[in-house]
Amino acid sequence: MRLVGRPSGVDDGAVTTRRPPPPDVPGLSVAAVARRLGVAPGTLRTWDRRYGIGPSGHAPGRHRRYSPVDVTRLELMQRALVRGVSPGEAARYALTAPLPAGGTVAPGPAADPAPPLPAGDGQARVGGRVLRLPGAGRRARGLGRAALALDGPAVAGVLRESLAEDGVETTWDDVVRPVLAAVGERWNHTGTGVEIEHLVSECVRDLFGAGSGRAAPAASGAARPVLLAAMPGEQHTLPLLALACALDARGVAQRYLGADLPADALAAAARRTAPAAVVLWAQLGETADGDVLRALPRTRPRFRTFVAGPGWVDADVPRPIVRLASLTAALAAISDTVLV
Ligand code: B12
Repeated sequence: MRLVGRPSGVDDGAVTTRRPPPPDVPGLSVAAVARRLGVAPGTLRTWDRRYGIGPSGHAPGRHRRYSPVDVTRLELMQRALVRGVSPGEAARYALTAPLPAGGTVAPGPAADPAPPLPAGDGQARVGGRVLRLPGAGRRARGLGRAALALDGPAVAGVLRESLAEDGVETTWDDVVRPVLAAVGERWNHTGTGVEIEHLVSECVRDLFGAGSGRAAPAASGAARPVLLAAMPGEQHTLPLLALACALDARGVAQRYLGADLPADALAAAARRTAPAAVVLWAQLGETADGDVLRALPRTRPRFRTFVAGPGWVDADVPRPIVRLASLTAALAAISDTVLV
């Protein structure tokens, strides 16, 4: 059998891709492998043609069948892509990585490749799909790729790794925000990708959501909390969750009350918890309702009110309520308030 489309010089004995699959292993079809990896079948053909990573025993005129080792190498390629490596380098890595006996690699971060990383071109690509991420770092590009491939575990993995290594602020500002903005932009231009938006949103919610209620013991006791709520009608909550998680990390007591909080529920929560501050998120102009602010109860001791989110930009915000412009600014203003 003649092997086609393979680069030479990597058959060092550990690289089993070069060998045809045993005759009794029929292998997986292009469609089955594409489904497994979450990419289009055309992407697999392109990877094979351009980078020589494909079915090792493919003979001209025969259907492509991927052996378990071929699939493992493609999974390695996919993991490298998710970590922000360019397709060419990811393929080189996947083709030359030594595989353990049996030819498969256990899933999980320990098995993740760490090849030298390229600068990138400001775009995350998977198959024909693209997310524009100008100036974004390696992790944001990796997150973008994982999101485009609808690879939930990889999305969650990049996010967890970033949070553990770089903390909430960097994860939000440098990794999550650029990808959310790119997903929104893509939707604006193509009307597609709502599934990507939902997948990323859910993973971000899981990541930061675990934060609400995870406050350090010192923060969860008698301290007056900071109430965080999205305005009535407002479903966008992720920036508020990032804030909740960052406050937890600083030991500042917070109560995250979630999306679309009715005005009377907000007033009830303010009376019952005697908060030090209230932060109200409006992503959309139509949910930035100044009347809700004016209807807030007067408690003793009094609390400070902050508004946050792009919805408030043109809204009528009564003084002395302050608009918070970023996560960092919010943390500074809230810390000043609760530490007074
Ligand atoms: C994720 C998402 C959703 C998710 C939200 C999930 C969740 N649990 O939060 C879901 C699917 C629910 C959703 C629904 C909708 N969405 Co939406 N969504 C988004 C998306 C992709 C990210 C939102 C986000 O978290 N942004 C946060 C950061 C990334 O962006 P930012 O807020 O602009 O950041 C600025 C400031 O807020 C500040 N900042 C950033 N982070 C932080 C943090 C803190 C603490 C502070 C204080 C400030 C701050 O800095 C930035 C510069 O000014 C945006 C796209 C985008 N560009 O934001 C669309 C977007 C906000 N959605 C949009 C729309 C239209 C909708 C829907 C109406 C769609 C529909 N037809 O149903 C509904 C509205 C539902 C509702 N009533 O609220 C539009 C809004 C357009 C507009 N301005 O009116 C956007 C901009 C998409 C677009 N390109 O058009 N959405």
